[in-house]
Amino acid sequence: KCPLHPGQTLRKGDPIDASLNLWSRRDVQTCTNWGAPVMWEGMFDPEVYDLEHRKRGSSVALTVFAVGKYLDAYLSEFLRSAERHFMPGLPVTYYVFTDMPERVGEVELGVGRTLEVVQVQRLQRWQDVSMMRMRAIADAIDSRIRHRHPYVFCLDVDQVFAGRFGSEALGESVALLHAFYYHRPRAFYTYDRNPASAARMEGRGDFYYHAAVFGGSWQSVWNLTEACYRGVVEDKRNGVEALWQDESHLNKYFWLHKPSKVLSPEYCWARHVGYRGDIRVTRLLWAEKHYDTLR
Ligand code: 2GW
Ligand code: MN
Repeated sequence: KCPLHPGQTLRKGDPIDASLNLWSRRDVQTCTNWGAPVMWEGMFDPEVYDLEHRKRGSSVALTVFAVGKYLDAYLSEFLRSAERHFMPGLPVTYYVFTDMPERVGEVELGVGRTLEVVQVQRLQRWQDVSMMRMRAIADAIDSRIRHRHPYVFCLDVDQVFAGRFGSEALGESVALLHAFYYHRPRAFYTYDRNPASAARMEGRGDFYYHAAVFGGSWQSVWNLTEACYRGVVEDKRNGVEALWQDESHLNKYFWLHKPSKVLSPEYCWARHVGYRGDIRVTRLLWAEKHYDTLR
């Protein structure tokens, strides 16, 4: 399914991505039609990535929001599992955005790994909690992250790491295939189609991306979060809200600005999708949802 032939090289991506074997997986799409790799187990050698990133001195900022009830419900498991599986061997700083800094508590962190709390206000509507993340991330990149970390990943907190989520996932601009949609025809993608919303998709789209995981260089993530925030503000002014809030804006953004790397749903799997032969490892799993008590 790869549009490239053996011997052709990727047009997008980091030079390390030249070490990818795009033809080791025949059952899945391993690169996009604009030449960005789609990362699947079996295509890469983790050691090649880790060695190269150690050599470059790469470090990663991981932003995560734990506002209101989500703090007690998810944060400690998220962080504990991240310590085992997220960017092993690289310096990582967790930026925990919360309205209750005093409740973050102690987390045992490995060498080279630190945690910072960023205070945010608690908004009334959950849709706003979700969308305002874009503003808060852009601000934190401006004030802290850009001076310290070449790479940023932004994740939902309601998930647990279960396998390696390593330096192979780093790239200039990184998007994630949504576990629900990667097998489905484009007609099923839940893009925003409301002409009144800034998130409206006029094109047919490439993939349906999941906003629970995105990343890239600090500059790319700043551009994305800033653009999505501007879309949210424009919608508010016009009295509309995108179908899936920030996720709709993110899908619009990645349609206009193609990611340089795409992560397979291994990087955010939902067990209830059921068995899929192409999912050989699960690296991050959706946690149980308790909408009745959390929303
Ligand atoms: C969210 C919904 C309802 C009630 C509360 C919250 C909530 C979210 C909250 O009270 N506190 C909080 O910190 N959050 C943060 O926002 C937290 O990091 C959480 O993981 C994130 C997104 O909310 P979540 O995980 O409940 O929404 P999902 O799993 O349905 O997320 C998808 O759709 C969202 C837009 O509606 C976002 O685009 C998200 O990135 C997607 O994964
Ligand atoms: Mn979530």
